[in-house]
Amino acid sequence: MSTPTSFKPLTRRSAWKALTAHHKKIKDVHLRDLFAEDPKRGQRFTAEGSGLFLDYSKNRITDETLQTLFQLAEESGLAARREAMFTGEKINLTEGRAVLHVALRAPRDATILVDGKNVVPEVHAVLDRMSEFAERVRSGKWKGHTGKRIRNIVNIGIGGSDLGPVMAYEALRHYSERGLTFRFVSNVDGIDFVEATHDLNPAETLFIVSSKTFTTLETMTNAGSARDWLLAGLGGETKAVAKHFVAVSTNAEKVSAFGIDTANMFGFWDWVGGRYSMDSAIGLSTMLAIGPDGFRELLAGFHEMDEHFRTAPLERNLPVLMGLLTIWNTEFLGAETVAVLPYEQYLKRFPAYLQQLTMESNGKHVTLDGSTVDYQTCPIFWGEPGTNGQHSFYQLIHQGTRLIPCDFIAFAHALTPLGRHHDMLMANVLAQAEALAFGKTAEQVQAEGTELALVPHRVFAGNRPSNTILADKLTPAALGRLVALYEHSVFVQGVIWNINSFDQWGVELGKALAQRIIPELESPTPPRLKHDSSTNNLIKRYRKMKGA
Ligand code: G6Q
Repeated sequence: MSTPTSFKPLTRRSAWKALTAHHKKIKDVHLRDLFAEDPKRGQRFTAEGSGLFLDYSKNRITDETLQTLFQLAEESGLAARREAMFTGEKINLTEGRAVLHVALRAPRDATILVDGKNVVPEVHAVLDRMSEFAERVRSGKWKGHTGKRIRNIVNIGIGGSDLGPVMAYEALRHYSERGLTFRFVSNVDGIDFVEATHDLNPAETLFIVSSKTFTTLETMTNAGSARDWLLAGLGGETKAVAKHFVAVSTNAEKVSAFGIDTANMFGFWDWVGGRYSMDSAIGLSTMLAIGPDGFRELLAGFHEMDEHFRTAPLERNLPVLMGLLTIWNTEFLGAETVAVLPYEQYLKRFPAYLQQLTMESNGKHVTLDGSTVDYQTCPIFWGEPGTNGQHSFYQLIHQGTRLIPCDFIAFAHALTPLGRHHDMLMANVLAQAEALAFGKTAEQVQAEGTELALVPHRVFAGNRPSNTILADKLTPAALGRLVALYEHSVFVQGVIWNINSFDQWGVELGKALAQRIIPELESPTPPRLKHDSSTNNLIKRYRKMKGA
């Protein structure tokens, strides 16, 4: 592991000290006062880039806060670190890899070098092969083993090889080929596979086994069950596998050992992290759903946001602003979570997708040089689409004791307008941000004639921060821009915290322990257990309960 460029530890940077002092000064200032002092605040604290409009005026910040946050970005070497990523430097230091999801959406004539080799032609070669394959399946030219056309696509993958594909399929369903059925299997819980396939005809079903490593327990177990299910349905002829299985992987050897012809394998590279891979061949199911042109539109949206992030000045740079505001809310206002609230039903899986992107990237406790941090890192991301959440957990956001910054996401146009629905949806998102910021004082509650004893219960303190992200409508390009916005915001936060946003060692320990426990559960004779007393006892009880 090569040594990172060293910066002063975060809490010793002068901008950090300035922010600490500044926070003391403004910590009791209310958004009501900030808006009253500056009638133009709602226009001033906005930014627009690559088709997205960001209103960040309802954050507890002043001009000084912003300027000091920009200074912090500079003192943290953001510009150099960003350039290092875009130019293929091996910034994933713990794994010795470049981090080049931006190359996946670079135009054909771009040049991005990794170890002296331009990777862009390979990216486009895979995209061209995917397009050709997608056309064959969508047009019915690709036939299953019995000569029937494919009508069902099942993506088998987990984590980064599942969350992006399923989120993108749901998000872009409006544009999808409705004659094809899409299912996504991830969990090693057999129910996931059983339910996904129970009404499918094997003769018309194509499995995409999506796994960067092609060794992941869940995916390989599900892929094995899929092969058994297919062969059982098609009379056991193993050559049927070639017509019903394709693979997306970086591991040709394992793909071939599984029995998938590598001619039907779509590759990617070690410089694509799982959670950054939905626009690589891992997006094959997305391309099958929306077609190659739609997929290229998605990539173009990603690329626009990449360019915006790379070139826009800090004060107009959406990912920079969002990243720095998360730093402010987390470090100085003490927020522990961020709620992501899309007012767009098609984005129902977007919060789940973001949970991996944000928390697997920035859920770290040591800096690049291995020292333990003395500040918080990634907040907990969560959320649900509006308006549903308003009738459940919003109570806590409005009147609970915790500060929960919210990202509201909304679109000016409904994809399928229906009566007055869209204006009602939009009225709700705007009202929520307004209510959170400004609240309702005891005087206002009393003036409504509220019984005195009820007044405290009906007071809304307000001063709760939020961002509102507005876009025209949810197109493939808009989705690309939105995902890239969060990818780069995560990057900005990682740079400030001086952590590696691109490894995920934290998922390893549990995986290794499970491998040790599997034979202990399956052993026909009582195993000699050497765990702690709780784990030993639970293993024994489980074996007894299942009749082992
Ligand atoms: C993502 C992680 C992780 C990974 C899955 C699946 O950044 O690395 O979620 O995507 O563990 O891995 P495979 O694609 O190798 O099966």
